[in-house]
Amino acid sequence: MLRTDTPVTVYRKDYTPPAFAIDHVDLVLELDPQRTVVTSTLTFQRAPGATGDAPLVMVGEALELLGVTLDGQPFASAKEDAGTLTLTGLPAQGTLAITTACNPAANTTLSGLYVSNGNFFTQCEAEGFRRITYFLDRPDVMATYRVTLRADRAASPVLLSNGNLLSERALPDGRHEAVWEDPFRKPSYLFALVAGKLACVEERITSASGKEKLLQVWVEPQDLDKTRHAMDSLIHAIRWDERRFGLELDLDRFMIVAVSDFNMGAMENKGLNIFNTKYVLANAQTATDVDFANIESVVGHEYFHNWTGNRVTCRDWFQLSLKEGLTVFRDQEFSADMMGSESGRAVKRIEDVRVLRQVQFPEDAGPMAHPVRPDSYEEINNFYTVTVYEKGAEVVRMYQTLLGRDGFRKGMDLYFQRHDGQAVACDDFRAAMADANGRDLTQFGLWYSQAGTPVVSVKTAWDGAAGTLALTLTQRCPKVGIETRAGTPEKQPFHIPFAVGLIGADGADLPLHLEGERAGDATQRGTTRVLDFTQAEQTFRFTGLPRGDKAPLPSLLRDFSAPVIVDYEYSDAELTFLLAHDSDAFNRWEAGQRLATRALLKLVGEVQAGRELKLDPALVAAFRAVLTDGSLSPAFREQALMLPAEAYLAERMGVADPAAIHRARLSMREGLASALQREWLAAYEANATPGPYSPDADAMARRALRNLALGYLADSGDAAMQALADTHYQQADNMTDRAAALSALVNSFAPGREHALADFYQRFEQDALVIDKWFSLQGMQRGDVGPHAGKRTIDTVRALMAHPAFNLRNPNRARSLIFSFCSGNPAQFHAEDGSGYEFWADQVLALDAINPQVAARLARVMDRWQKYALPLRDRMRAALERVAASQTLSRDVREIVGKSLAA
Ligand code: B3K
Ligand code: ZN
Repeated sequence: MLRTDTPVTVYRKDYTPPAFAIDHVDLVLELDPQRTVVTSTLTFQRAPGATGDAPLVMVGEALELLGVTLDGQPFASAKEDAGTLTLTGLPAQGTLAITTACNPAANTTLSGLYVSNGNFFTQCEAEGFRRITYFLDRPDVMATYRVTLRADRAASPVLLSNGNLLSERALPDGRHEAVWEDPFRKPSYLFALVAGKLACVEERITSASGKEKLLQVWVEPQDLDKTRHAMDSLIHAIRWDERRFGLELDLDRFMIVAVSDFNMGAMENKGLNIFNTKYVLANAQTATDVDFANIESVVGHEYFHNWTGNRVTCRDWFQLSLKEGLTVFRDQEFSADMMGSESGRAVKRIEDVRVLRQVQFPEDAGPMAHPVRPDSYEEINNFYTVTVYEKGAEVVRMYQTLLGRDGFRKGMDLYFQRHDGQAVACDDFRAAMADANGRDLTQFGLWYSQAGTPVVSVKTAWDGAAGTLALTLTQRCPKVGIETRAGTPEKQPFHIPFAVGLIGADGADLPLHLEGERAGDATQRGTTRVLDFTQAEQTFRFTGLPRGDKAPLPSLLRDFSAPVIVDYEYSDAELTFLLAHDSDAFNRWEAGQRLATRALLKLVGEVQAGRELKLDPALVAAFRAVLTDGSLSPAFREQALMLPAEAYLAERMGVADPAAIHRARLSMREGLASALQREWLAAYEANATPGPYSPDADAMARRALRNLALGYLADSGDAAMQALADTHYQQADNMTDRAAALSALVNSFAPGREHALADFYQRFEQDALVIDKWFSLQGMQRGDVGPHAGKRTIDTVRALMAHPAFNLRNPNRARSLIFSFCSGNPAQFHAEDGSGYEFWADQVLALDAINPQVAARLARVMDRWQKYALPLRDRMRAALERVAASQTLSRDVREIVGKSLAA
């Protein structure tokens, strides 16, 4: 397909309300894979503020226009031009009927109406509805919908859409019809339909206020045995939202449908959530513990959107974080509560922060850096980012940190009281939080408008005679990305909730009293204080501390109270002390990560200097202490013993050197494996989970620690340990253990490697999601350093592209091999010969011709090209230029490579 769209930048400041309101949409779809005919009958009204002659300009994409009528009469003054349909001379109100045709089977973009495994699905967010019919396809146009679906009864026995089923009937010629009605006004991006051969499990529950609800999970019939966990997750999510936020399911029926061709995780269409199979299907044999946890979190996320996104939606796409940041925060809190313990909560927090730092911090420092509420875009689908989602969630979390749980709840209640049924902006959410709590949150608004990760530097001054510790905080946040263009205003200090505690020589928290604080103030109890850090530099004085020479040790940014980088020079001894004693579990983990990062970066230097690599005995001792401390939960130990990722280490270097990072990290893993072999083995033995598989938090944590131990043990290179991995593989009765053992065998180049890979494929040949794991594991495998030294992963990857089970059109499959290699295997991807970059360019171009959204995601892999050492940097630029030179690039990919090269 030749694309001719010229890049157009859309600006937030250009927002204007629509000239027409559409109150009701009646859709009739004659479903046919090659030619679906859609008649959309719209009840419209000229908006009160709009001028009398303003035309109605609707958008459409890949549509064939068949006819337009106004109030039942053919309407002649409708002009179709390059994706718009302009209707002039319309009355103040009336009924328009537009008939169009589209080709779902030919739609490989998976946006709009498409076919997957012979079934019909839709994806309308952000701008897919325009691929179904001409419409005012923008989120501030909200209407009620009535949908009539007609299809061949044998090919599509099940017909679903949003809301309630009104009627079903048979039609002549083997066709049938279903009529659905959604009583809630919604924007077009929340429209959905599903038609095909599907089966469901269902359950009835009674909501908190006593109404009966029907819950259904729809899948292909052979997958019915993998729906239990999704259904349980949905019920847990419904109960949690009732308890925590007093929010109930508003429809009589709520459906989840799984589809195997899907661009992202899932979609919150009103009453008809459509999910990637990856986030629905699970049983012990096919899904890992991580899959189970992800399903719970995504099912929760989409369900929570029913209030935060659907009942209150976004005025325009710049406000995306209004629904996404808030809903991610809600799903994070849900998953944390489901962990069932304080230590479980902390582990969830650690996992979330790890993603933020590993993925969002680099985004915020690179060419695509943008504020949580962006000011401009070329293609909105490129802005479903970790900044909008995960940093957006941190911004929401900061309200809760500043206002307390009760204050946050008051703000949420006011938000729904004011805006239920409306399309609003991030500022409206902030105003609700401020007004409900009588707080001025003006400065807090900068979190929405300024990009970049602030760096907070900390200095302490101890007055031992007075027992006073002065903490001086300074913040800076240089311009990033688009902010560096001429004419952008200087950045202002952020309002940072900075949580601190002070630890005494015995390792216990000290009682805190801040100078200027009223004694007995209820908010000032406890041993953690949230400082309101609002200026470029600010000093906070803690008084009444035990006098003496030795200053208390500060525990900074407890529970990661703000998305910032803390710059404070702890000594190794202080970090070891914090790792052993901090009452804040997050900072305990953080201390261990700082120690490991410091040691790793030192080793990277040794690799670069060609010196022998030696492991610091103090680090080994610190790891031993954590590994053998039975008072720490297995979940926490697993987190603390995991080394910082290669991608994270690359970000910490001025000039990234992936080969040296890999060498250093591997050597540390091997060193820890050998030095602590006895302890790893003991942990392996102690954390078995006998009995039938259960995805409960405790069993998951034990398996995680046990499999981490197994991975280290296999890396020791000891034949007995590799045999242990082999046995672990053979005896596994669940996918968590089987996949962990396979990964250990593959990456340690153990003798059992090839046999296990073949066995795994053969066992699961019929299960697409498991075969994705098989591809993914090989895309991420290390290069061989053993007998076949020099064997490059790229050769395996290129060979696997020709495997009969590989399919570029299926996003899960493309991601499993291509993305795993390009973003999950830095050392091999950044091979000095540039072979990884060549491969990347080939695949971006090939994917772009099929599915621009998936191609643009892959294009982002090169974001940080300027950070790499020569000759990598030059080779990365050359690959980017090759892609940029293509004459047929989508707007999606063009924005990404354009911004990369301009940076
Ligand atoms: N709202 C959807 C994402 C749509 C992405 C469009 N490119 C899923 C979610 O965040 O819940
Ligand atoms: Zn979402």
